[in-house]
Amino acid sequence: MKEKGSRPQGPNITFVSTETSSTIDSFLAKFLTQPQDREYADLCMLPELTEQTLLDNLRDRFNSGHIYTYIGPILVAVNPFNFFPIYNPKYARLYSQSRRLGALPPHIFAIADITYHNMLRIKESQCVVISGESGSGKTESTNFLLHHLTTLSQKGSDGSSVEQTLLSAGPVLEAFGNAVTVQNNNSSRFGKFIKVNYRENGMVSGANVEIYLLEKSRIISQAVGERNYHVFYYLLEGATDEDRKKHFLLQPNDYHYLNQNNFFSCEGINEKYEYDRLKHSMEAVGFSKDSQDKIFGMISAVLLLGNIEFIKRPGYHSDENAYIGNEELIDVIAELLNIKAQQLHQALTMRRTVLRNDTVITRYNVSEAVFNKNAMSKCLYNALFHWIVLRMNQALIKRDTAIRKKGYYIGILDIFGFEDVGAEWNSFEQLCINYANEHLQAYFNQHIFQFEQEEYLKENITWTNIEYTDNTECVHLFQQKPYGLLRLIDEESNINNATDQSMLLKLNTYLSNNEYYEIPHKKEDAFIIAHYAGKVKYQIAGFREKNKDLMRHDVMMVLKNSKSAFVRELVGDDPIAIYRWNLVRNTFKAVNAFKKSIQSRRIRRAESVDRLMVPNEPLNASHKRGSDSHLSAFLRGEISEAIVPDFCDTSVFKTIVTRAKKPQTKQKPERQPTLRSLQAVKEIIGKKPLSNKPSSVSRQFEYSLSRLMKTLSSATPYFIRCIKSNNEKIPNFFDDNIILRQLRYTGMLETVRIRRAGYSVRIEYEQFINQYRILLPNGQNSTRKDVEEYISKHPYIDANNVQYGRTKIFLRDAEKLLLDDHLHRIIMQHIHTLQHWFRSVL
Ligand code: AD9
Ligand code: MG
Repeated sequence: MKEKGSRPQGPNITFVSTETSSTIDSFLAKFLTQPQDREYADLCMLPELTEQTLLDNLRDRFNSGHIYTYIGPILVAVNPFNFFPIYNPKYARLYSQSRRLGALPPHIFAIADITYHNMLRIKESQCVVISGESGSGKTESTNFLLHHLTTLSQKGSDGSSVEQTLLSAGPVLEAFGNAVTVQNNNSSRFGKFIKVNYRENGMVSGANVEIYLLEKSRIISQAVGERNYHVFYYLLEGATDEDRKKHFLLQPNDYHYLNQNNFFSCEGINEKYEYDRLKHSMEAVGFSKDSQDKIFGMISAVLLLGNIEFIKRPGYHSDENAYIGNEELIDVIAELLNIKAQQLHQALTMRRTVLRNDTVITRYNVSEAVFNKNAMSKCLYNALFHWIVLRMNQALIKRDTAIRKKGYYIGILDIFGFEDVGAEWNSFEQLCINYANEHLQAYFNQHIFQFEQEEYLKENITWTNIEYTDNTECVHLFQQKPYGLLRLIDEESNINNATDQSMLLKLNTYLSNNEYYEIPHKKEDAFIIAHYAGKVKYQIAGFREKNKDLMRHDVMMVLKNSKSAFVRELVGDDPIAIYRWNLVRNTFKAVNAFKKSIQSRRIRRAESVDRLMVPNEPLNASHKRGSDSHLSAFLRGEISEAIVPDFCDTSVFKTIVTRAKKPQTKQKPERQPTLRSLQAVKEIIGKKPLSNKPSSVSRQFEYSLSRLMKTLSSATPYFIRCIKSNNEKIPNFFDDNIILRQLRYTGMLETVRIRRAGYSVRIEYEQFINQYRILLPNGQNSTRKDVEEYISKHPYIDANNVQYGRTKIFLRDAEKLLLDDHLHRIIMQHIHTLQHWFRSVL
């Protein structure tokens, strides 16, 4: 039996290995028995609905081991900090029969099951949006969902590579992107959207992981009680002697980036074991031994960079210039990065500025040098993380060779949860994280409350409006034009002689009238935002630098001159997210221009654009090549659109792809593009080359969030609301206050209210008549009046649970079940009559 409260371990997610069969069976039996009278598996069934009854019901269920509860189709998951044996193959089998949600006790597997079968049945993409504060169980839920989704699609198939790769991707991402924080021992410090693509037959055709904003500041320092990214500790504890030598590894205590808090090992995490698990997973995702060496070498270089000390010249007290105190380290780092030691030395201590035609070299002062070094470490680690994701995505599209093959996807969103790490500590990272959560809450509200009630209004049915806390104004505070919070932060980051204080002043000037923005009573360099989940105070110090996120050009050039192709790739155009925004923007412009030229029929074939985009003469801006070659490689079919998901949903791009894939027509000779159209495309690519000044973190984040929201709105959403049972991570402890707070800010009571009062089934009359024609008096020729008559005469249907809208009939779940049951019985009667008749004539 495994330890209580410990995480199930295994190279992938193996949930059963440590449980004995009899434990599983007795648990399963208990799980399937009807709960006591006071427990309701669906909160909509509560006889009396108040905050207290809701809390009581969740507590009763939690105490009897039922951590999942429904609110109609929404799953509430209360994190017990203790793994129950409810994720083993017996449960997987139970929840893979495409049953109606609610036919079995609530379970996360049921959500995987319903999304999968819905996708196949209604032929629409689905998405699961998981929300909850930090430590509430989103990432675990994601892992369970993925695990079950892969089980479902493997039924009847060989269960080969993509599924395995996908499951192994989790541990790799978590090792490099998760860390121990005060709230959570495995806190995601980045957001992810996993898209599992399916063929029409339900087999997985590939997958794609999109990531959002890795927290970079953690590389160089951590808050008290927190650690750096897991991988550092895994490597240092797990590496063999040979690897230690090869990568010049020291002990965790020897590194400045790790020893500031003296927090090296965390209870419940076995670093050695996790290191082996990581290596296994990396192998399964396709990282060869050689790639792994490169990755770990880079990790070592980042750690050693942190140890470089800058000192003033001994004996020269008035001289502020920075000199390196431990020169011997430079050689080691240079060897790891395959760059020239002397160049690294220079880039770390001196600034090159080009003034008119002269290059001026000046020495940094000590704090500038430290800042520059830290920027380098952060950038290298971030680039490494993005490179790993890029590689993973390449492995995940192996089977997805046919670009235009029809299919759907199931997307799972797992972002960093809402955070308030303390009034003195919240910074730019928390602002971004909480903004993303604010967006998600608005998305939930929109689907559960706004769209629902708008539909009732539109259909003109009797409805009493249900109030909910609308947070769109808070989202608006961030986005509004011209002076939203993000825009103001950006503007001030781009002014050369601005400071964090001038940024705060600007925010106060423009936003102090906004009801979601507050200036602290006591004078301090901070501002307060009234988020849906509570007020959070943000300290302005460091905002500008964090948002600009620049690495000095000099340092970048040294890395670009590395003899190692790996290092060059890391700091090159493609894998680094900071260039992505520019890449997409320019490519879109080019594509639009191309569309115009197609419309003007000057260019007939997509191959022409390929030529246009890769002109013979070398381009002078090196970044430009990235976007051009990406697009043309895509047009040539060398890379899949999954790598360039930015393109997927533009109709323009689809047009181009269709044209590109059309066989050449023999009859007409290819028309040469006219000079004007050629010039137009060239101009657009050439006019705004990818600048040397990448766009800011907040702009990239804003852009990727808006794209995410667009993707989400094109799929049918399911929601999982994760709730943290207590703040101390104690197994099986239901802390009323902590839970009540979460129930309140997530609008749980109102959610139950609307699901109870609302009509979960709505069918257009025409479709209803078609579906239930056997039951209706005039069969297929029935009218809306016939439908109403049939329903009103039905002996069991409660008229209060049905409403007739303008174009649709609205029903509750129970009424739909009665109808389906009736339909089923009538069909069976017909079959029996036929069978009887056959028997009598034969
Ligand atoms: V954060 O926003 O990334 O900081 P998450 O992702 O919401 O956070 P996570 O899934 O990492 O939280 O869960 C936190 C911890 O709770 C896990 O490490 C487990 O120890 C524990 N947990 C979460 N879900 C379950 C569960 N279904 N059963 C048992 C769980 N323990
Ligand atoms: Mg997480």
